[in-house]
Amino acid sequence: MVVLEEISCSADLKKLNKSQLEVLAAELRQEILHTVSQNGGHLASNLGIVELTIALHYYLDLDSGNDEIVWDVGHQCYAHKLLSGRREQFATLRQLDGLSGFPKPYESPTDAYVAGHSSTSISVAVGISQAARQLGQQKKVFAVIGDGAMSGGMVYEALNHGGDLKVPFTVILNDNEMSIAENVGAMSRYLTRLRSNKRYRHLKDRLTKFLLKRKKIGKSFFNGLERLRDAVKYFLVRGVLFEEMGFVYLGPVDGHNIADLLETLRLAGQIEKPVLIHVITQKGRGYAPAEANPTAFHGIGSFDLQTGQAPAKAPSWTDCFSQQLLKLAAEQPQLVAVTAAMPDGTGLAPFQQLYPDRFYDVGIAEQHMLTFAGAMALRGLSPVVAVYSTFLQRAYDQLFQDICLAGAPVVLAIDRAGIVGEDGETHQGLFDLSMLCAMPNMTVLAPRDAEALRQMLAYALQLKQPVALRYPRGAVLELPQYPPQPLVYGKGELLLHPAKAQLGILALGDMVERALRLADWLAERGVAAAVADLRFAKPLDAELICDLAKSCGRLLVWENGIRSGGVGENILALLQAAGVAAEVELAAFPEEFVPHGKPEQLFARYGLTPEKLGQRILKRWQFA
Ligand SMILES: Cc1ncc(C[n+]2csc(CCOP(=O)(O)OP(=O)(O)O)c2C)c(N)n1
Repeated sequence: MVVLEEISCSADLKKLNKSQLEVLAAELRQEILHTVSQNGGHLASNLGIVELTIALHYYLDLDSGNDEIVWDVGHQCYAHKLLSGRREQFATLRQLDGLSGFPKPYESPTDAYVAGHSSTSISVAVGISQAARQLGQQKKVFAVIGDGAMSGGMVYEALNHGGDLKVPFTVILNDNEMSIAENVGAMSRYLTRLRSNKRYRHLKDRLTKFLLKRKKIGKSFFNGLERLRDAVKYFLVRGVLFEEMGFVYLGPVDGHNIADLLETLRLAGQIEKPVLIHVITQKGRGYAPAEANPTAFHGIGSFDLQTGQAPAKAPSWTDCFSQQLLKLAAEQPQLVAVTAAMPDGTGLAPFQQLYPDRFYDVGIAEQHMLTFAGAMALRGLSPVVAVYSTFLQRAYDQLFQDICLAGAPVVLAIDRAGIVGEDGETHQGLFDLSMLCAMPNMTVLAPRDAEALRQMLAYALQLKQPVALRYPRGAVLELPQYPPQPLVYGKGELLLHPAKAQLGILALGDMVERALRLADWLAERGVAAAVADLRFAKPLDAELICDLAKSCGRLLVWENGIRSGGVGENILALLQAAGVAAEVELAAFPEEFVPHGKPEQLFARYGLTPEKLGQRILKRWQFA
């Protein structure tokens, strides 16, 4: 790493010549590949944005904090981290207490804003540029956003507003023709048209350069020419969306040619208006397996660098959902499946293949997705919306009005519910229980194992009302010794009830298996614990909860979510309302943003392993 080793800030980069910048690009790719092959991470997007990151660091003054880059989603910031003084920690990427895989202002002031959820960067850039204007500061503000993220509605709210404000800032549209899967929708088609219109590009760039050179001649002459340019532009390409919204459109530019990128950045810097630069990149660039299959290498665990092969994985909760959905779809022709740009992650890809006409990828548009599904449900279809817990947050109002208030029989298949792990704060699925349980007209189910997931999905579709089914990331549990009893609405299931139980453990979803292990751990220490699977987070089984509270006197409630507003707190309220006195310990994540790390490390850190909870319980209660 001859060149990369010498770079610790953007001033260092400015000393390099053209060929050194190219060596730097190769070294950055090597470093990213090496680390991601060991720690996992977002590979393809990061390989694709290396030259653009170099050009931005070269062009901008990031060291003084004067200029700012806002990364959309933020999953493509690895080269940026390597160039901004974090090369020595890069081996700790995504590991507990190591570097985050996303921008974090607490790591470096060059990470302008937190990110993780898509389509926010233009709003942030508009906000930063307005703050600079109000405070009399001169600064260059850049939002870097992918073509996938351009499918999110917030982008258009921000373009609409930002273009109107007329204060200069730059949007870099990093167009690699891919979201995680293939990009979808009319906007994506529009970008393809712009991409392929080379005639437009050359003529228009020459005209813009000509105009900029002549700016000194006089404002009225310049304005006249600007009008002429607009006339030519409209002649060449009709409906230039970005220009209509108040942005000067530059490009398309080859995103792997540093010289071209720098020239365009300098050009943009002279325009005293909002600018959008359309940059064309290739996802996975420089690593053949990722170039060939960018979807598989979008987000990946550790893999063999030579072959590109990842180790075989145990069947996941997602796989189990995916298979059961296919089975139910074969029996129910009105069943349709919906995703917001995540057909692979949510396990809908097999459904998409088998039933292309009953499958909808709406783009990164969770809000639209819920309302769209609600309307289909109220007109006779059975939509199953597969969504990660954390991204459901974006559509809370749609959940409220267009699903729950409307009484739309939509099944929400909430994947990655609970601790997610290495993606950290922005991706942990810890808030859905608090969100969903607060909502009238909502039923919330959580399976303890694969068989329960299959059973609950079929049941949810039968209910014909809004239902959420939440299950976590990772290998699906199998508890063959506890085959699930038929579901009864609002009823839990008592799994273990030793005589003279001194403690009742009420567990939800994947915490049931941990509760059973805790009961064993306690039994070895002479404490008899009953274990119940709540099955329904909402409505709660008041009878089961009150009976256990009365018979044991002590309850432990265990859920894979945030404590505030979660099932444990709702059970406390239920007991109080019922006038049942019991001592209750809540096992959940505290009201914190839980950072990145392996799931098991995080459960241990927060005292949520069977052993740690067992010790907490023995400390709290002296069992006779
Ligand atoms: C609100 C939200 N929904 C879904 C996701 C999951 N997600 C992460 S990256 C991504 C695709 C982004 O595509 P694009 O912006 O083109 O970036 P690329 O990876 O192609 O560089 C998606 C859907 C997310 N981060 N945020």
